[in-house]
Amino acid sequence: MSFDFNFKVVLIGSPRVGKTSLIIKYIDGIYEAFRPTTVGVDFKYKDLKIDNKKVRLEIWDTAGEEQYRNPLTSSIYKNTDIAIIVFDLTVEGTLKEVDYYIKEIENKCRTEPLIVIAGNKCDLIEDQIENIEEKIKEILKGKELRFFKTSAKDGTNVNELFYGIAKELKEKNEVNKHLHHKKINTGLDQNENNLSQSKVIKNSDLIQIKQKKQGCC
Ligand SMILES: Nc1nc2c(ncn2[C@@H]2O[C@H](COP(=O)(O)OP(=O)(O)O)[C@@H](O)[C@H]2O)c(=O)[nH]1
Ligand SMILES: [Mg+2]
Repeated sequence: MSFDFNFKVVLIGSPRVGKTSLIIKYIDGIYEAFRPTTVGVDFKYKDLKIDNKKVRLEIWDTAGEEQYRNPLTSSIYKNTDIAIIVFDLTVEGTLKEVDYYIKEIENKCRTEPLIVIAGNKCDLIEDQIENIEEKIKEILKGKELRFFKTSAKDGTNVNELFYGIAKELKEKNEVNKHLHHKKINTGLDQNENNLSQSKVIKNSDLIQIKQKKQGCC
């Protein structure tokens, strides 16, 4: 089966924030309260139809930070289109780690992926980090990042997180492809022609969508 678009999505973040749970909720529609900790790196496919186009998401799950920080596992960053950094809305330490992961992506990804921050476990309203809204705004300040509050438990924003971002990236790629065709037809930039579909988009093209209304702080 061939696809119009093939996007690699990588979930990173501190251990126990709910990376695996978000993926399972999105792909299988279920939530398990007692999940065994992920070991190593795993990936799953989700095939979508977006506006009559076939889109395959290759969703990579990673284990805890200790293993992730191992240079051997940093190859997971290769050809990443979408990097989802997950933190736990109830554990301040995991929010503090977000900056570290943003820098990791900037340093290790050559493809300038679209970066999305997911504050997970929003169902635990009572236990949320103090002044969470301000702290999140501080992290997002001046950066081209999307932010969602999610819950793998009750499903809040799980679809928006994966499907919404895939749709956005697909549309950006199409616009970009169209521009390429125009350039080629007019004889401009012939040597850009061999860029792969899924790598055409750059963060710099993703203008000012710092926060989405849905699920945003
Ligand atoms: N209340 C609540 N618990 C969650 C949520 N997502 C994950 N968990 C729980 O948090 C723990 C760690 O989840 P897991 O997906 O293994 O985290 P990972 O290490 O980041 O992959 C598990 O006990 C999950 O059931 C959520 O949205 N809400
Ligand atoms: Mg896991």
